[in-house]
Amino acid sequence: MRAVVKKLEDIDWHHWKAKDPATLVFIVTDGQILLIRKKRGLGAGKINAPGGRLEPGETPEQGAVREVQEELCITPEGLSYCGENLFQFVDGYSIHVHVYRADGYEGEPTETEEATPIWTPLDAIPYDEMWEDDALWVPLVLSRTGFSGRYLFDDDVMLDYELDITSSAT
Ligand code: 8DG
Repeated sequence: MRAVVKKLEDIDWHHWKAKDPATLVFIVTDGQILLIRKKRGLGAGKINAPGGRLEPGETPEQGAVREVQEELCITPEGLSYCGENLFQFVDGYSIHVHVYRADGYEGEPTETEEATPIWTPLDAIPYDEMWEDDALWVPLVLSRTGFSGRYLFDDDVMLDYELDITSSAT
């Protein structure tokens, strides 16, 4: 039987390795941020940034660009690294998310089978329709403050978290 995990401290973080590596890309331009309504996969129905799981052999940066191309038919430009989020779910699933910001893009944001594009003013980000943790760290993406977060989730309910400020942002 799986041990009951209720707090971050119940997890052996020294030996922790996510089942999946993944990315998120926040395109910020002209006082607006390009988000998506996610149509399928983990977090379907929520508003999020484009992104997704890495494919075998891909670097996080390559995966970040590919996912934006696949989900919105555009190529992000001026990509910079913001930080990382480690998510452990009580059902055993885990995902390590590398977070990027882009200052521009090439192409026209287009709805796909995976996502609907949503432009949002920076002062009106719809946190109530996003993952519960996003209100903690998306402001750090916008202020170019590096971060490293760990989160424990039961389905989409956040049970515990720890968020550190780092100097890792580029
Ligand atoms: P698919 O092709 O298999 O449908 O999916 P994928 O594109 O490979 O992967 P995905 O289901 O989109 O991957 C999950 C995405 O959700 C990934 O970009 C990381 C992101 N994500 C979490 N948890 C959280 C969270 O708490 N907040 C935010 N903003 N994003 C999260 O997994």
